[in-house]
Amino acid sequence: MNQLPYVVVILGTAGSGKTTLSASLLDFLYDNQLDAAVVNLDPAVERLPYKPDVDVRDYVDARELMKQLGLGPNGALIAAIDALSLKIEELVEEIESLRTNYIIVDTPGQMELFAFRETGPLVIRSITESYKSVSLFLIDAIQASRPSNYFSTLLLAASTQFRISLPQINVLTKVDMVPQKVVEEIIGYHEEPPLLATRVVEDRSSSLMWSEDDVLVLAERLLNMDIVPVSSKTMLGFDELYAYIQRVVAGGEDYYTEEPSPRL
Ligand SMILES: Nc1nc2c(ncn2[C@@H]2O[C@H](COP(=O)(O)OP(=O)(O)OP(=O)(O)O)[C@@H](O)[C@H]2O)c(=O)[nH]1
Ligand SMILES: [Mg+2]
Repeated sequence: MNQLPYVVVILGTAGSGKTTLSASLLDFLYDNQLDAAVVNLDPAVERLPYKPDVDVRDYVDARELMKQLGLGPNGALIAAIDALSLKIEELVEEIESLRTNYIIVDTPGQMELFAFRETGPLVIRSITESYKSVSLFLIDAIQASRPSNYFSTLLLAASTQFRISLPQINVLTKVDMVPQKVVEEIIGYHEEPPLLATRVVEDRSSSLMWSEDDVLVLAERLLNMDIVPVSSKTMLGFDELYAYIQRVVAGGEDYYTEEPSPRL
């Protein structure tokens, strides 16, 4: 195999399903005769449902820092990610030694401590700069079922894209946990932004400072990006997600067509 791997960075708020989706995407690619490796960038995670090919815990250990420096979990995560900035070269070297079709990068739970501080984007840039890369921003369908939550998470998705500077696909996760009607409603907002704007304003707890017109201006822009519904438990939507990823990294071409026998 002489083609460089594609990199898929998994981002999203705490508990949005990043680690579970990383494991399911790995399984999906394997089931489709594609090789993939996973990089765990969460220095605080205890258990993973996949075996990481590269593990940030081999470089920095948030739990150890918690003990050594007497820090709380967030302080330890910040210290661990900052300490990683001194070891980026080694980490990137290990990632570059992977010979595979796809590299999946699972990121830390407390996204704001990662994406909105200096080191997180620097680590992502260092990992992705030699490869065609895409980021997935995960949005929990249970959270998104409330219109004002969906709107504010779309704002966060946009703001994350500004920080990470990669082409981004928004992904609605855990769709097996909400009624089909809720998923259809969320997808429907993308066809009809004024509906979301009306519902956000109706939700009084969130709309005190915003007029419907203000919300609509932003909603129209934010809903311009598609959302891909998936379940990492039932694998629903993974074919479509894969097609989206391919469109970004390979311009619609596919390993299936690029290489007759992509397994290493
Ligand atoms: N039913 C269902 N549960 C899911 C799905 N994806 C994730 N979960 C559950 O949601 C919880 C959080 O999932 P994780 O994959 O740990 O989420 P995360 O974003 O990695 O979480 P942190 O790294 O701790 O922020 C777990 O209990 C998962 O089993 C899904 O598609 N369907
Ligand atoms: Mg996780």
